[in-house]
This record gives sequence, structure tokens and C-alpha cells, in this order.
Amino acid sequence: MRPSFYSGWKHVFKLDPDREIGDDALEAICASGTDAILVGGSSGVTFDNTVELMSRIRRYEVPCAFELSDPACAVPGFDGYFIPSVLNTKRSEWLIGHHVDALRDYGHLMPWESIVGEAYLVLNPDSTVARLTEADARIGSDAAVAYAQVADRLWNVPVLYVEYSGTFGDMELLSRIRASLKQAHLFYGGGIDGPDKAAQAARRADTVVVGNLIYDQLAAALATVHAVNQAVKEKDYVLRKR
Ligand code: 1GP
Repeated sequence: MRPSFYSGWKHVFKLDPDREIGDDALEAICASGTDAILVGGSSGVTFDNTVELMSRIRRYEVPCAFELSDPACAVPGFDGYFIPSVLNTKRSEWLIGHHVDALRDYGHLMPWESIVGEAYLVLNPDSTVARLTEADARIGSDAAVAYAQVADRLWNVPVLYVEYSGTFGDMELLSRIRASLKQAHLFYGGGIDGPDKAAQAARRADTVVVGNLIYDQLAAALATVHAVNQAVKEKDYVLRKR
């Protein structure tokens, strides 16, 4: 059976091991009522800074998962692990090559019961992840939906992550992607700058990821938790009435 530790998550905060966060801010994030903390970053993630951040988060009860893209950073002790692949990269190592290398060396050590594949659709060409993976982020909406369907319907991926990191995404496209999915759990992340955008994303995605705002405006970041929960309640009410 597939791991499903993430299936109830509506809201998560993403913390980057390569960025500084003070104890008070970390406590506020961990005790905010968010469903989980996702640890990950596009650059500068090391075994040491991941261990350090994880052990600080572990003081709190909130579930904590790690996006693992480099086996050298495989820190044990998280509640779950996502292994990202970039669907629209032009370099096959980011889709499958690094994964094959990692499994060739470490496949026998993998705690499969807590590992989930995560298919990224990277849609902000100016983001670090787009540059790093040479993602073809300037694709049109029809192509974006097609990528989502390849991942969801042909490959049966557990998680599709629509990633606009650093900018707020096209909500109409997110609705189209949502409607095209048969089974994948939909993560949305990018440019959430407060409750309003968080609610918009929550009406479409299963899980809303808030990243940069934690470091830029903590109070606004904390306010996204309630906004997402409220939007999800309203969405459920509308669906029940249908
Ligand atoms: C980054 O999707 C997350 O991987 C969140 O994006 O930092 O723009 O909130 P932001």
C-alpha cells in the first residue's frame, strides 16, 4: 500500500534548511495549526543544516516531512519523505537520472513505507528550481494540463506539485489541472502573500504550501492557516450541497 501520511494536509509551511529562522518564529510556525512542516529547498541544503532544522522542529508535535533530492542529505527521523521529479525539465537527470543513481547505490536502504514520489510541474521560469533544472516553464495551459495528466493518469504519481515558487500562479490553470486529475493529490505552492491568495489556492489544490512569506512577513504567513481551513470548509459545504 502507498504511504498516505500527507493525505489529510490542507496547509503546510515549507522551511528551507539554508535559511535562518529564529526560535520564536519557528515556535509560532510549528504551533500555528498548520497540518505539517515540509523541509526542503532548491539550493544549499546539506545533511548538517537539515539535521539541525529537523531537530529544532522535533520539539513540537507537528508532523514533519522532507523533500529529498540528494541522497547525501538523507537524514533519518522525518515522518515522511517526498522524492521530487521535475516533469517539464529539459534535463532527464531531474526527471529520472538522479533517482536511478540514488537507487542503484541506496535502494536496499530505502524506508519505502514512508517514501512518496512527487511530480513537480514548474511554472515560474524565474524561480531557482526552474533555472537549476532547466524547466520549460513557459509552456501554455494546454501543455501544462497534458503534463499533469501524463503524471496522474499514465504514471499514477501520488502527488502532483504545481510549483510557482516566488510568484502567484494562474488560478484558472490550477482549476483546469484540478479538474483533469483522476487520482493524484494536488499540492500548490508559490507567491502566497497572505490569507486572500491562500484561500484562492485552497479552493483548487488539496494542499497549499506557504514558503517565502514565513521569512518575509511572519504574521501574514500565520494568517494563511485559518484562511486555508476556512476556504476548505466552504468548498466542502458547496460540494455537499451539490
Ligand atoms: C516553494 O512552493 C513553495 O517551493 C512555496 O513558494 O516560497 O513562493 O511561497 P513560495
